[in-house]
Amino acid sequence: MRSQIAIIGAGPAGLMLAHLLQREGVDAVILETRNRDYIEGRVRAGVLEQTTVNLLRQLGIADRMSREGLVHSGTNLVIDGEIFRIDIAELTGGSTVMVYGQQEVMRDLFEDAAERGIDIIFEAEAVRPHDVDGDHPYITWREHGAAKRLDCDFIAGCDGFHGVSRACIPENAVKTFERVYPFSWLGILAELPPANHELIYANHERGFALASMRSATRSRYYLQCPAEEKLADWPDEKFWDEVCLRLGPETAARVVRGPAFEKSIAPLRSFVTEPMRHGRLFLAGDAAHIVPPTGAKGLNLAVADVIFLAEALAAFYRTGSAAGIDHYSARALARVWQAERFSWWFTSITHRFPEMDGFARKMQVAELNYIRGSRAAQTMLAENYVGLPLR
Ligand code: FAS
Ligand code: PHB
Repeated sequence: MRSQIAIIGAGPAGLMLAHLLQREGVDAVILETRNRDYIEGRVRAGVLEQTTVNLLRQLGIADRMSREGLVHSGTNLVIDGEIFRIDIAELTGGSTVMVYGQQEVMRDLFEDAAERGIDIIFEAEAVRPHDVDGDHPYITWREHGAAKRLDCDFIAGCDGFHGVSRACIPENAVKTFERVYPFSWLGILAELPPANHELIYANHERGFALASMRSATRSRYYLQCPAEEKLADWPDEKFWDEVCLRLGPETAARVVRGPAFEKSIAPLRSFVTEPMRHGRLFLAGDAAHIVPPTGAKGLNLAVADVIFLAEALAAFYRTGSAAGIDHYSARALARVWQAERFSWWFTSITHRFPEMDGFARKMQVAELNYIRGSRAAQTMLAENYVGLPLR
């Protein structure tokens, strides 16, 4: 079997890349360990930057998003129970974000992929990249027990943080940068109307809370909890009591309580590997970098990576020039570090760190009060939140 590009992983990065390459006439095959239902079942991201929305429109995969997605022109912060709004659209000359769940994005991408005949091999076992630093890379895997091989020109490692792509690069060929946060996010999904028509990020002395949504009838709430916490420690009633406490009385009065149909705990980490290329292997998305979800950048960063990678690969096949593929890592990392900085900063001013003393807490409160009163500070937050322009 042969294709120009072999893509490992059918998450947002892998699938968006396949769609972009197909539009450029570059053929690609995706190898994915899981099946479609599993991937569509993963809750994950909820906020799309304008860049991601524009790409889905450009690909012609935006009808359902345009119908069902929620356009937000603002967001809200709470400091010790007091809420204030950041008018994102006004501060950024009209940019907005779209609340449309990663599950919905994946469903739309898979449906369109099936219609366009994009080749996805699901439930591929023991996927292994080979000769990535040679001239003839290939991938082996097992499919229903049979050994398979795909020869290609380039490999796109879009297999997430725990994938095989980054792991196959020799340690001395990369540098990694990491911050593991001493807390996690406990998230729930509930078929209940959200407490507010926009998101609310709360800093409370007991810890962070986020009131988000998937639609006008489906809510998504998050609580900061200790990293070692267990789901069994959080029956619904305890969750609702705590989230209402942290969101403050004004919002708590509007919180509609009820059963959660999904509950999960996700660790928080900042992670970057440099470079994002090794020979004929290119890393994109969570395979190369992780951000804490506070800044809602994970999915959007994966999309930016594959916009850059597809452009570079298409130029290579169109003109023979390697300039784009040689510049891919530097171009992607420039954006990655901006998103890492914003996500780390937004996490550091909204979460309770175990080692925080009174002074550190006062610094957080002072910074949030500065943001509340400063157009310049709000503009910095807003322009990063909607997504910095692609460069
Ligand atoms: P993904 O991890 O989404 O996809 C990688 C794919 O590769 C998967 O389908 C996997 O099955 C496959 N794969 C793995 N190993 C393989 C192998 N050896 N062979 C073949 N295939 C393989 N972002 C937000 O903005 N907001 C959030 O609230 C949020 N919550 C998150 C919660 C969790 C638990 C996680 C992990 C991430 C969350 N994110 C969130 C970030 C998330 O949106 C990611 O950034 C996004 O899914 C990244 O997409 P990919 O890079 O495609 O990686
Ligand atoms: C979500 O709705 O899942 C969500 C929204 C904003 C974030 C993180 C998660 O910053």
